[in-house]
Amino acid sequence: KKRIGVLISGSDFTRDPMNFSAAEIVLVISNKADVQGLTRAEKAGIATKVINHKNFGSREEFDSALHHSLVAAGVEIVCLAGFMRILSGEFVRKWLGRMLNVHPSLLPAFKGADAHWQVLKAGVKVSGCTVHFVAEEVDTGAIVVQESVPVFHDDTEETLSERVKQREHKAFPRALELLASDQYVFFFILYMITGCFIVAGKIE
Ligand code: 3YE
Repeated sequence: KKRIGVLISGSDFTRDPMNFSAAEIVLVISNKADVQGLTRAEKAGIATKVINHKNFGSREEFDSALHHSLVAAGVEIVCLAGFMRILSGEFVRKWLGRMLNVHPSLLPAFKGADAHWQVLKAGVKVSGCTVHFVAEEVDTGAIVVQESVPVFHDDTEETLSERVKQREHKAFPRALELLASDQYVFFFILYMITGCFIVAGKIE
């Protein structure tokens, strides 16, 4: 089994994403103390750690502390689940092809921190979530899995986010399963060479 490290900033960690066959979560790191995600991880018997970015002088020093904790725990794949920090180029390069993020929109539409607000403002009728490899430029990495949800006329950011979150909890394990079972290595290498995911559709 591949050893997974999860980075969080809040409550986006549930038991659901843990039903993998090819992977096991060995460490959950939060950059904020006392968040619900940490409590959930502890209840599930997973090691947790708080690394507060405010205790570091620079982004690089914070990222370096993250990296050392992940390596010390023998982590092979990193998942960002509601983690709200932009990662430095150096950190991204160290985990390139081995780090996934879940974003609450159908990328490449509605990048950024307030995706649901942008979706409602644009009036689109379909939204969803995207699990993608983490590249240096935020929300631009190669897409691994997407799931869609309807947007209703009376949706608020809260109701939409709740609907999308349920899909995230399905999409993330699917993406992880692909990556952890090494089915994705070939496609990722092809992506690095060609710059596009021309064959991604064939894999499912
Ligand atoms: N870093 C890189 N590439 C990516 N982090 C995430 C995805 C991703 C990544 O694809 N290089 C909002 C972050 C956006 C923001 O501006 N954060 C601030 C701090 C705000 C806070 O602490 O509340 C910052 O300076 O980092 C994960 C998702 C990032 C979401």
